[in-house]
Formats: sequence, structure tokens, C-alpha cells
Amino acid sequence: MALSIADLPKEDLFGPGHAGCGGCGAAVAGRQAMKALGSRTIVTIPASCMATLGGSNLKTTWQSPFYHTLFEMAPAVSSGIRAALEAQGIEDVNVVSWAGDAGTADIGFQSLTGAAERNEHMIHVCYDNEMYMNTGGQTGSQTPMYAITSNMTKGKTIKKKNMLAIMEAHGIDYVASASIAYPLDLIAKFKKAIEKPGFSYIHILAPCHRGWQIPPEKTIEFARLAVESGLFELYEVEDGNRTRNYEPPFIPVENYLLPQGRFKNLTQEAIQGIQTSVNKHYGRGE
Ligand SMILES: Cc1ncc(C[n+]2csc(CCOP(=O)(O)OP(=O)(O)O)c2C)c(N)n1
Repeated sequence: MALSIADLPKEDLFGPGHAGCGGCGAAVAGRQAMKALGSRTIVTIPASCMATLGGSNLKTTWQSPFYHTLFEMAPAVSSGIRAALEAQGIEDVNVVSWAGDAGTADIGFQSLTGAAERNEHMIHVCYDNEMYMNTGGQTGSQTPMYAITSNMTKGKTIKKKNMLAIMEAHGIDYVASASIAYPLDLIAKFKKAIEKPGFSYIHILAPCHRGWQIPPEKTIEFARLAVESGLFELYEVEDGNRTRNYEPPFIPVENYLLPQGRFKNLTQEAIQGIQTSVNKHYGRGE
């Protein structure tokens, strides 16, 4: 049966009172995910906005243990925590590494691929804001082509690396994409991941209004436009079976791209190229 809002716990185990920017997409993702994960969860977070906004010194907004790791190693630390829990016979704790796109796809990739290869009993979350935001919005492998960043001021010249496909290729228990604009879908995916005996990977599109150069109150709206245009597909892979969770209405990609300041250099030719690749991906006519 489909999940409904009435099924969700009222308590918030992440926020309010976090130290992030108003309109932070990553914080919304944390709040939504914790509705499924619950307080019997240990979260490891590498260097990122989420590490900072989740608390520092004696304050934390996570209502569950949260461990700030070095940049390269959240999945390795999670693996160690799972081993320690197992050694103590503790089975009712979710172990989650929660990283930004750099902590997942770039600087953190070696520990992620190792933990996935071992099919560790854990969930890795990539909250993808498509830039290195905690250090000022630099380009990474998850930055889309053409996006302007603080170190590529004319726009990125290479394509976004497909992390979901890379993680699927590990043959892990569960792979899913999610968006903060579709909270019930996101929460249902966390509920599924908790039940898996091995490794789950959840990739959440979580816009950053500063990097994307959009109004802060439009974070959710842009997370939705990405999905509605078909540029960010909601799907999951279980036991090798791929399911699309939402059929987008296919609004034109330019409705999503052009209002964002980071795409202000987009040419009509580039927009057409992006639209063509979306059409091709979904098997739609030109
Ligand atoms: C080994 C290492 N290199 C660089 C840094 C500096 N650093 C801290 S956070 C960060 C960017 C993190 O980007 P991402 O993982 O995408 O998360 P976001 O900041 O966007 O939330 C960088 C480069 C560091 N702490 N450690």
C-alpha cells in the first residue's frame, strides 16, 4: 500500500534549528529521511555543508548519534560502526553514511566503492547539490554541463558523471534516486533500504539556492522541475529490476534551466541538445 502523510511520525529527528541557510535543500532531505530512519540510526557525515549545519561543538540538530568523519571515509567509518554493532549483537540500528556529491562521487568515492563491493549492511546517501558548496561552490563530477560555478565562470564543459549507474554496476541490494519535492517517494525508499541486508545507495537531488542562483523559497520548486522535465528521473533498482517511480509530464527543459542564474550562459543550441538527450533517454520522438 502506498505511504501516506498520516503514516509518518510527527516528531522531527533532524531540525528545526539547524545551522544551514534558509531554504537549504540538504536540510530538507535530512528531515525527510529521518522520518523513515528513526532514532535507532547512526549517521556518519564527511566534510560538507551537512556536517556543518548538523551541528558543531556541543550542539547538534540530529536526534540520533552523528559522527563527523574526514572527507574521504564516511562509508569506511560506517562499515566499522556496523562491525562494532555486530560484535555486540546489536541488530536494530540503521547505519547511514550521508555525503554531498563531492563526498560521494569524487573525494569520497574510493571508500564508497569499497563498502559497496563488500555489500556492507548500510545505506549511503548522496545529497546532490551539484557543486562543492561548503567551500564556495566549485565544480565537481556531479555538476551538470554548462553550469557556472565559482571556479568555472564560463560554465562546465564536461558532462555529469552518472553515479546511479555506477552504483548499480556494483550489484548492491538497492539503488534509488529521490527528490526532496517528492517526500513520500523519498521516505518510502528509505523504508525499503532499511530492510535490505546489504548495501543501499540513495541519490537525492537537493538544490542549493546559492549555487544554483535561485530564490531560497524556490528550492522545492526547482527540485520538482528537474523531475517534471525528465532531467532527473525517479527510479529504483532492486534485484537487478529497474522501476520508474514517476512518469514525468515532460515540461520543456528550458523551464527548469533558464530561471537558474548558473545557466545564464546557455545557448539555444545547448538547450536543444539537452532536450534531445532527455527525449532519447525516455524513448520519445524528437
Ligand atoms: C581532503 C579534503 N579536501 C578538501 C576539503 C575541503 N572541503 C570541505 S567541504 C568541501 C566540499 C564538499 O562538497 P560536497 O561533498 O558536494 O558537499 P556540500 O559542501 O556541497 O554540501 C571541501 C572541498 C577537506 N575538508 N578535506
